[in-house]
Amino acid sequence: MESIEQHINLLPKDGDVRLFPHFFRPEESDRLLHALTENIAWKQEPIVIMGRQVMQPRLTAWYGNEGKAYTYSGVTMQPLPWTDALRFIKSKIEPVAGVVFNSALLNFYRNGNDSMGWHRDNERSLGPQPVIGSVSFGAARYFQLKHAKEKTLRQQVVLTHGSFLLMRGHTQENWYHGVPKTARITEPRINITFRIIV
Ligand SMILES: O=C(O)CCC(=O)C(=O)O
Ligand SMILES: [Mn+2]
Repeated sequence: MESIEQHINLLPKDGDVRLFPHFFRPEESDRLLHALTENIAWKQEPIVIMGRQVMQPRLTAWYGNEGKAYTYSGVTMQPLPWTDALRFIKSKIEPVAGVVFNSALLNFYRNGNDSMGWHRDNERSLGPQPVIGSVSFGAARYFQLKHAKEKTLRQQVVLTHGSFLLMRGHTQENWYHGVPKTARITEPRINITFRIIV
């Protein structure tokens, strides 16, 4: 099994982010990309930005254990039950992450014009020092990190088909992350962030 210790921390301080670029084999990743594209209840949800309602620049879905409701911008969402593909992915990353996840936010980036703005996953419901397991399939996209206080501290990695990124420790207190728009990418990408709702 791959272990965290074989992978260096991508952050210079105040957090812990490890990347496993080829966590799932290419054929397995193709199969999972297909299953997730077909069997997830993808929706484009509205969000409120500066008092105005706009559509999110990607499709999303929320899956998890029964009873683990999730509140996001004032809206409480009940998770859908795990699919086979999600259960399989979860079972592969949990021994490496050293935790058991109970929910997952899924994002579908239709092409390079879809994105995720700078944010921290620091909601109260995730508890202190949340462990977040992020799995990506499809188009390779940049994943950017910037320190909350020291604006010159930045990091960027490419999340490829079948990669696994683990964020833990003080990362969500001290670092923002996001997925920028990228010109010329026409292929879709799916990202799953497995979480623990406490
Ligand atoms: O798509 C990604 O790689 C990041 C997703 C993310 O940050 C999130 O779902 O909170
Ligand atoms: Mn996030």
